[in-house]
Amino acid sequence: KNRSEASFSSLAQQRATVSHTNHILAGGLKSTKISLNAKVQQEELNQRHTKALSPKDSKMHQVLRIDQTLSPRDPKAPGQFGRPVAVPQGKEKEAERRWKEGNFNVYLSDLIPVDRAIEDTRPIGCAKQLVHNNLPTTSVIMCFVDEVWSTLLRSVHSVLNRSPPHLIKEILLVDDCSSKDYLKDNLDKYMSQFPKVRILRLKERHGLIRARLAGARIATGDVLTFLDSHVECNIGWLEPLLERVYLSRKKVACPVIEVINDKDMSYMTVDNFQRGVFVWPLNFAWRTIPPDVIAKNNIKETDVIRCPVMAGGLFSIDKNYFYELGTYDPGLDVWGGENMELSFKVWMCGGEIEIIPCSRVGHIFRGDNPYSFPKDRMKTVERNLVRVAEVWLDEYKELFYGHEENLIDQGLDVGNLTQQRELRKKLNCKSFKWYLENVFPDLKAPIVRAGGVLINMALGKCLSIENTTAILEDCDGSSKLQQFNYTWLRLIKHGEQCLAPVPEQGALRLLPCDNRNKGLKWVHKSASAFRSELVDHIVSGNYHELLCLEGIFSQKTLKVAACDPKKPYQKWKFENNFEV
Ligand code: UD2
Ligand code: MN
Repeated sequence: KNRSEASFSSLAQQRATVSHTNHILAGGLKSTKISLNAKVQQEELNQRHTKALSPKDSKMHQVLRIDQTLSPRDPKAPGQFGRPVAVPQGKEKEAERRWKEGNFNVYLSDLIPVDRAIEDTRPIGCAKQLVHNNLPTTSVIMCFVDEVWSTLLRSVHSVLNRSPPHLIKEILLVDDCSSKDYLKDNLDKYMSQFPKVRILRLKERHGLIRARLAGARIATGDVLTFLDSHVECNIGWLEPLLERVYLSRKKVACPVIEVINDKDMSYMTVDNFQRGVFVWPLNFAWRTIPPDVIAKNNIKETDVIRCPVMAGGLFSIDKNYFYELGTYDPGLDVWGGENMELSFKVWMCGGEIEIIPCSRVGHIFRGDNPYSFPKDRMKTVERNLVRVAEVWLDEYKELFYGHEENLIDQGLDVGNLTQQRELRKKLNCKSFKWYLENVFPDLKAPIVRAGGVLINMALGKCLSIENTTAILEDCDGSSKLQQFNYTWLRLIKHGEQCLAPVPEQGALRLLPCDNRNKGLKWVHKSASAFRSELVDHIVSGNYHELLCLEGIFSQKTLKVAACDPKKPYQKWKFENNFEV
């Protein structure tokens, strides 16, 4: 549950195990929702048709093959064609020592050509697809802090060598206050051979979110294309992205992110049919569309995939649309959460996020960020996510906090949210509920964890309310007095009131709910590994000694008492359990 383990940098591992995660969606995805895909495609055909009728852009052409894959400069060089490379004998120590410069095999990166060829990994059919002749131009924006020299160069070369020149307005390298001398002294000189490359130096560390915004501000292309600084763009990567934005300016187009292996620098393709999603508490994850859904809807490898959440690093967005959306929340710091923010904003405010299978870009996934965080890494990401949750999640933010345990009690300073909330109003954005139902229907997001009558397992009696005091009664599911909800924030709610122990009076009462009041919190411990039922002890969190809710046999009443796993009167079960 550690954020640093769970967050994005473990994406490399998630990638590696990606085919094992297929089952997670199985059965969960409603076919009616996925078939939206088919509907969307029909709409697109119509759009394409209408657009194609206008005389100025009636012509389309095949994606150009701009690349020297078939005859690279030095075909024998190590790593050529994206092949794996081994560290030469006797160089192991050096390679090991240099690993930490980038948290990948920096030694090998330096060994392979900065303009190596990689295999064309696009699905069959991509090369034959047509794009419009008059696609918008783009500014490619790459932010970096202390990026490895050869890796940064390779990223830039891959853009220059594999993009139609007339579509690249400029490549903006935003130096987020790097400390490495080679980036200060040599970069301008090296890049001066490429007139399209501009370098923007930030005087202080802004973090990738505000660094991207600094790049966007000076960009002159129609479309912004963001990339990380350790990527290799594959053949024909750009046109399909720009084509989507061209078809609708509210489409945000992402390439398939392939893997540049951090150990041997090989270029590895990934499974098709993957969507970006989130899992609680707002961690990014990849999920494969289940095979039966693919079969039933006849989804092809080249079909565009609607994507609830973007990975974050690589995407094209219409520049004006990006500004209409209010860009990123500039209050987000350094790294993390901005992909959630933009994803929710795009979907909820009328846009779409898509993965375009014919566009493929390799990325070095690393086990850990190689640069330092000005503040604690985990706190930074958490704070960013709290900002996102507070602005976009509506009532569902309880699920976020509920999975994050202590967050809400930390008295975290998340900064001012007024502007972001006003922006959401101004843009007339839909609710998070709408997003879940329409964009991510397979996510289980029950607002409460458990509810209905709360049964004492030993006595078979149910919790009820008399005046404001809790009592035990014969169970009656139709009685309003016996209805309770157990929420993600660990409250046992009866309507708008909350159950609280008052040990001084030896009783339990209803008090006004307050998310931050520890005295109102209950931990419902589950003994069974299945968690299909919430059975077992209910522990109150306010006292040094753990207190458990206990039914009293002879009387119609209950109390809190020292927890004892052997006491049957302390075992409780909610009628309904929604936990997933
Ligand atoms: C992923 C995204 C990344 C970003 C991040 C969440 C992909 C492939 N990558 O993490 O783009 O969305 O999730 O925030 O989807 N950088 C700066 N200043 C900083 C920190 C980073 O300029 O203070 C640069 C860094 O050099 C790199 C880019 O920002 O080029 C992204 O950082 P990363 O590669 O460490 O993030 P990654 O790929 O783990
Ligand atoms: Mn990255």
